[in-house]
Amino acid sequence: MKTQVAIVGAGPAGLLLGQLLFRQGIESVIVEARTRDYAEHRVRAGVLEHGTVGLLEEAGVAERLKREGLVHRGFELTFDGRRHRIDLEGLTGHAITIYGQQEVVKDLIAARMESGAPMVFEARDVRAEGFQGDAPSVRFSTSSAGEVKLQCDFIAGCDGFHGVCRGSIPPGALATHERTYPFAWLGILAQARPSREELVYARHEAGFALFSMRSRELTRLYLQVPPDERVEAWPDARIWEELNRRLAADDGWQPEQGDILERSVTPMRSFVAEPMRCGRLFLAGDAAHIVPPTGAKGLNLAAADVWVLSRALARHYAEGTDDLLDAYSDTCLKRVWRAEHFSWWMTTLLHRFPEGDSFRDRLQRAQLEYLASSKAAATTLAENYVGLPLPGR
Ligand code: RFL
Ligand code: PHB
Repeated sequence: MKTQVAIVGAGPAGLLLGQLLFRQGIESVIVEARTRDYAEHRVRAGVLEHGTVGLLEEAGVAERLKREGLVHRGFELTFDGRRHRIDLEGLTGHAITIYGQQEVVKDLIAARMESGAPMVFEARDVRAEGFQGDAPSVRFSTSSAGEVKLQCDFIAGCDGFHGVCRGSIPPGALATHERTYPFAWLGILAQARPSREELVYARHEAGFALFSMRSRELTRLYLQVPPDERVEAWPDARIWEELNRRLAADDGWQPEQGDILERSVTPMRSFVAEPMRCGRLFLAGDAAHIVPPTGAKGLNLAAADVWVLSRALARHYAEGTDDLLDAYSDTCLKRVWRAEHFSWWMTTLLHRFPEGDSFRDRLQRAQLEYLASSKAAATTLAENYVGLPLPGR
């Protein structure tokens, strides 16, 4: 089996790359370890930057997003019993769109199916090989085809944080930078009408809470919990009680309750591997970097990486020039490190740290007061949240 670009992973990064390449006449094969059903039902991100929406439009997969996505022009911060609105649109001229990651994935898989471009689900023992020379390949096996060697010009490692591509790069060729945090998020999806228009990020002495949504019928909520918390420790009544407590302010608002359709605990981590390239293997998305979800940046960074990679590959095939491929890692890492800083900053601003540090506590409150009273401070937050311009767009 032969192709131009072998894409490992059918998450948002791999699928969007496949679609952007297809539209430029570049062949690819997407190799995914899980089933299609699993890929389409993983509940994760929900906030799309305006630039990400633009990329999905350019990829021709934004029709349902435009119809069903919820455009938000601001969000609220809650602290010390009061709320302060960050006017994203007023401060930056841009809004964000709420549309579930699994919906983006469904739309991209549907587009791939329609294009007829190859995609393999349930691939076992996936390995990236030969990328330090000029004959890279991806090997895997499936129950119908047996052992497969997929020969290619380039490999795109879009297989997420726990994938195989990053690990196949020889030790010493990558530097990694990491932070772990002494807490996790318990996330729930509830069959409940979102009873507030915009997202609410709450700093509370009992811990962080976030009110978000997926549609006019589905509310998405998060609570800061200890790391490695078991979901069994959180029966429905405890979840709602804690959400009501942490999201409360002087206006008496509480989120509407409903059946809990999904619940999971997500660890919090910051991680960057650099450079994002080794020979003919290019890492993109969570395979190369992780941010804690407080800044809503992970999916958007993944989309930005593959946009940069698709342009670079297009230049290679159209003009035989590798300048953009050679610049890929540096171009992406500039944006990645900005988002790493922003996500770390939002996380440390809003979470309760277990050591009971009164100095940190006062710093958080001083910064929140500053955000609520200074247009300059609020603008810095807003411009990072809506997303910085994409290179070359
Ligand atoms: P993914 O989505 O992990 O996809 C990787 C794919 O690769 C497959 N795979 C393999 N395939 C073949 N061979 C192997 N050996 C393989 N190993 C793995 C996997 O099955 C999978 O299909 O990575 P990608 O594409 O880079 O996308 C990244 C995003 O998923 C991630 O950054 C976001 O979900 C992060 N995130 C958020 N990002 C935002 O931009 N806005 C948000 O509001 C937001 N909220 C969140 C989030 C992540 C969360 N969790 C659960 C970590 C909220 C949460 C709770
Ligand atoms: C979500 O809706 O899942 C969501 C929203 C904002 C975040 C993280 C997750 O910062």
